[in-house]
Amino acid sequence: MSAIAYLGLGSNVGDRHAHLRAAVAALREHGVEVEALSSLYETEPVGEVLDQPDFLNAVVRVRTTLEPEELLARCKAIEVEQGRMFGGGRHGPRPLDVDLLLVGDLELASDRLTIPHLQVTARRFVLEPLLELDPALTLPDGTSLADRLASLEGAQRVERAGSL
Ligand code: PH2
Ligand code: MG
Ligand code: MG
Repeated sequence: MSAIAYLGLGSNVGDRHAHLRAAVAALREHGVEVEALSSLYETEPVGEVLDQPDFLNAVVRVRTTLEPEELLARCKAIEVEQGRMFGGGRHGPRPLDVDLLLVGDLELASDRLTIPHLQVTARRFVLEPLLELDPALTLPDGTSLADRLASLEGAQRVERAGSL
């Protein structure tokens, strides 16, 4: 059975646009069908490390038959292919970050993986591109992402910056 999943892409080191384009190509090479791409967004860092360069973020919608753990493994492999080094701190600068945001109506919490991603509703750099791809998108529990975005009230600078 195939599922629709949404992946968040981010880069704030090196040629950010090239890293995100390479991520899309690599997903396809790893057998993940990429159905739709959001615009690119220039975004200010949020989270634990604020003193780092701006990110370029995007979201892609994929169709996959892979189990979530296997999809995660392929996302991690693609990050490493784009030069990601691990051990540099959870929220620090990175050439490529590929996060599993949503996988169909799945709700899952394991040591390695939480779906939906815990930060989906708190991050404008994820909400804006998700809603660009599907303005009516909800979490499995019915939470409206458009409502969550409205509740951020303009916090977190996010600007459209071309296409992938
Ligand atoms: N990723 C983080 C932490 N902070 N901020 C922005 N703007 N974009 C990101 O992709 C991002 C972040 C950890 O993965
Ligand atoms: Mg991330
Ligand atoms: Mg990540």
